[in-house]
Amino acid sequence: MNHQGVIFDLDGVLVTTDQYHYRGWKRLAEEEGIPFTREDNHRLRGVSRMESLEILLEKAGRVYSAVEKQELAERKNRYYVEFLQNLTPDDALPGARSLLEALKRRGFRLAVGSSSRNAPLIMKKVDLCGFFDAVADGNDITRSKPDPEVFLLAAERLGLKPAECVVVEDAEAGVVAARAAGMRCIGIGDPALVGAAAKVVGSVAEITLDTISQLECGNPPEVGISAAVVYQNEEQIVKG
Ligand code: B16
Ligand code: MG
Repeated sequence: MNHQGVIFDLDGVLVTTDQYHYRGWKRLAEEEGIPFTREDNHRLRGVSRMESLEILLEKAGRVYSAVEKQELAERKNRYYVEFLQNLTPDDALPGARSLLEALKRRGFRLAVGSSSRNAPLIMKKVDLCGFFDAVADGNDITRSKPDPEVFLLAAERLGLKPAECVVVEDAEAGVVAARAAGMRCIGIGDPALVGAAAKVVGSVAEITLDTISQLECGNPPEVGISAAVVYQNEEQIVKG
């Protein structure tokens, strides 16, 4: 089946906002006296704000009430949104804009599939809105990655079947979500995190039209596979 659509994760794939997430969480963690490292931050990639907070609180010295958690999440988001005000079109990652242009010229339909509730603000600040035929983000979904909901919704909004779409992701949770959606995935970054993708590249700048057409030659994507099964298979691959 020919791929007709490409669904891009936003944070860490098209824009540099992942460092702002880290700085927002780090500031919150310091204020609360909770240890938090860059390695801890990898686990937050692609997962929702509240799930990220739960991961951060694993190292907290006490239990937080639901009301306190709400306040913590809002505080981190205030810090993060403050950083976002500094975004400009130069914050698109190298190669992102030229890839989007090339795909559009070739007739691909393009979507964003992001867990972030701040996706509309980010896309506006970085001037990316004009490239996309559809957006599905954290405001539209009830289950965030690794659940496939955001990618299935993006495909539906593009008017395409899941198997007609390729996903570009930088997070383990996102690769699992794409596979659970029955979509082929290009993983960006550390193979230890995104190795379950059909193809792994170092950055979005390495993706060409050929990268996408070569995916056609691989195994067809699994249909209806659950995120839990993808994780299980992945663990088996890692253990060898
Ligand atoms: P927000 P993506 C995700 O965006 C981030 O990777 C993840 O770190 C963040 O927790 C999540 O958005 C929610 O973001 O707090 O702005 O709603 O990678 O799916 O584009
Ligand atoms: Mg991401």
